[in-house]
Amino acid sequence: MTSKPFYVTTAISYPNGVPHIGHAYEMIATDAIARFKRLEGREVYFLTGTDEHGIKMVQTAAAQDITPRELADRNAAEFKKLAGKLNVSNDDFIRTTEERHHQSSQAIWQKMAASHNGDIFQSTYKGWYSVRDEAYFDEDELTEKDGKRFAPSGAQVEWVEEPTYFFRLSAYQDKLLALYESNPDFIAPKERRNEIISFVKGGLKDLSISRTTFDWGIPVPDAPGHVMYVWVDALTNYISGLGFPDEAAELFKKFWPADLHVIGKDIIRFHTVYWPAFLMSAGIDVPHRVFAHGFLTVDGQKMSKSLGNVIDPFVLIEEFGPDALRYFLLREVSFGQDGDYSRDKLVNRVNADLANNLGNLAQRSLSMINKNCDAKVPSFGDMTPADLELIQEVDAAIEQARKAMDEQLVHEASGAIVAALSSANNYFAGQEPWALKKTDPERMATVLYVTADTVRRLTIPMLAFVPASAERLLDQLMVPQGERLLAHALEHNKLQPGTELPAPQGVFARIERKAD
Ligand code: ME8
Repeated sequence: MTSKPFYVTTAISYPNGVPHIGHAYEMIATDAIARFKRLEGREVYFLTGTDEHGIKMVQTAAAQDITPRELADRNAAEFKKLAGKLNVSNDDFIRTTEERHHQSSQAIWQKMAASHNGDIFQSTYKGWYSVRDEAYFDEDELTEKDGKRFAPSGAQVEWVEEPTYFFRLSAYQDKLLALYESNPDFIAPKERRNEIISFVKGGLKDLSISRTTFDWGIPVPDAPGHVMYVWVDALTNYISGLGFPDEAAELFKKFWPADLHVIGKDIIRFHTVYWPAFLMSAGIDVPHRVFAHGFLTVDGQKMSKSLGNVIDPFVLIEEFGPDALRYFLLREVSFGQDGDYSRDKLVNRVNADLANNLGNLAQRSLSMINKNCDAKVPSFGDMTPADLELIQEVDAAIEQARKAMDEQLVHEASGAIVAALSSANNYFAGQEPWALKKTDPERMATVLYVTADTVRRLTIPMLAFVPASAERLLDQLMVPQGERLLAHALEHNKLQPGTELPAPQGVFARIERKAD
């Protein structure tokens, strides 16, 4: 076990609307990673937040007849509330309208401007701009229809000419390629890495990084009328949250460079090309790794307001509770691939794995202990090959989960634990402790002990995925708070015989299907 600090972030969301299930997904997955690292004994810092500047905020606010600040305040509160309701264990929530972030963004700008290449210079930008993507596109990236031009995202682009500051991104092509080469884990999953390498090899153009057509942004230092391009400011949140520009700040010293930025696949270029280039220019270390997750669809369709299929995570939490939603998304979607939400899939997954598998195992073994062992953890006798095989299988499953989580394969990690739970159910059924009650009560006690200790061991890693329910289950087993780390899950036979246990209560209820 190592106590090396671990810094993990989500993307910061645009609060121009309320959060949808895609935002919930990113928070949940990043939280599972953060919690798992804490279970490994690492000191974790976990940052999430909202990205509040940019023309999209101005336009949405105008349409609602409110100021951008009112819009940001209203919706940032919803994102914060979502993190709370999902039981997300973030250490801080950053809003890019905060003073600390303004200072930080202006400081990184000044460092980039002062770099020996003179990485920031003034010129005129002419190009095709997509408001929705907040990005300029080359002519050859566009499609044309009815005399209009569209970005790859489908958003319409318009011709814009403005005097702006540029960042000398072209000077970073070789440095970025050297970074990807020397740090093969920088971009994950692997397919994404190949995409980015070929993009960078194709040549990098200098990047326009200020705007003069609106003022809802962070002022460029000493350049009246210019606000920063929203991505310069947005990416900087990851260091603002640690106290930058004070590089002697305790959090910055301890946690930068970030171990992991978790983001969606649509913003990988910003995180793996622009962000490391900005940092190199400013003389700041680059993060260790960027992991791009896939997109969620709903019943096989892209989520969109016009289709009316945008899923409100608050409604799901209200109906199923946070752990059911968390578990479904973590287990069902291969992390890094696209995934699909449907109500049926959620109900099936949660019933099969949480209610029938873990829930049943816990309930059956704990009820038998309650009735037949004086409601105390039983003592155990000699272990049979079947007992030892199960114990070893649990060792292997925890180890497999740990390895998978090191590569952010959250679905594989949760899958390994659930597979071991199935084996434990088979063990319990095969050993028939209810029959042993009459024939061999000592052996019954051993079987119940092995089962209960297995529940303890496999519930500890589940703390990362279904924290509230897993805590409740460990409470039922009277596992002390200080013994809920992965190191304890790897220890065998840690439940203390003779410990009094409370009357068992179901922790994972079956979700009943709604009658149509
Ligand atoms: O991109 N499924 O904000 P955002 C899964 N402010 N993930 C999804 C998703 C979906 N259907 N839709 C969006 C931004 N996301 C910028 C980030 S970071 C310095 C600035 C993910 O509110 C998306 O990929 O559009 C991103 O990682 C996050 O949600 C916020 O998206």
